[in-house]
Amino acid sequence: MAKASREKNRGKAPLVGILTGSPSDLPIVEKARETLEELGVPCELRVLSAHRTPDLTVEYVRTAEAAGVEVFIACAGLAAHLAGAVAAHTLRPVIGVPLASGPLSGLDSLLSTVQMPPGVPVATVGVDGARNAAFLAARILALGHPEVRKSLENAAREARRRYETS
Ligand code: RP5
Repeated sequence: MAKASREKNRGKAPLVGILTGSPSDLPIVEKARETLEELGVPCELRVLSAHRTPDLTVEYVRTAEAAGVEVFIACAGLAAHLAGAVAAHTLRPVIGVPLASGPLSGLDSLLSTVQMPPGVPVATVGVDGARNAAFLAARILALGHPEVRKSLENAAREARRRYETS
């Protein structure tokens, strides 16, 4: 299903920009991309860091927004400032995914991501919640994209069916 959706989305401008702070995050973060692909939502994934590549991060956010990205998902571990940095440079919704990549098992990144000052919100999902970040991004997009709403309805029906037949 993901492969078919990926083919269908080839060449389409991404609606969701996924950023993550390090290549070491990718095993978790790929789940956000997979979920969006399953829902038929065009997206792109970039490794960018609020601390190690701050200028490139800002440049990406500006370029992506101009190219039509409507929602950002920003994932990071440790002192996780990526989602906040993205939210500081766009008015588009930003979803933060705190990652359990350090000795504090994600409590550090959860607090760093969720505790934003008023006016610069980051909608923070649970630790390692990459799949839910994708579903939340899809729910936001569904407000203006009927085809995404349809995909979410289908996914909910499929989830219900799995429970009914188990
Ligand atoms: C964060 O630091 C990254 O998001 C990652 O979770 C963590 C460790 O990064 P690496 O040292 O593995 O590159 O910025």
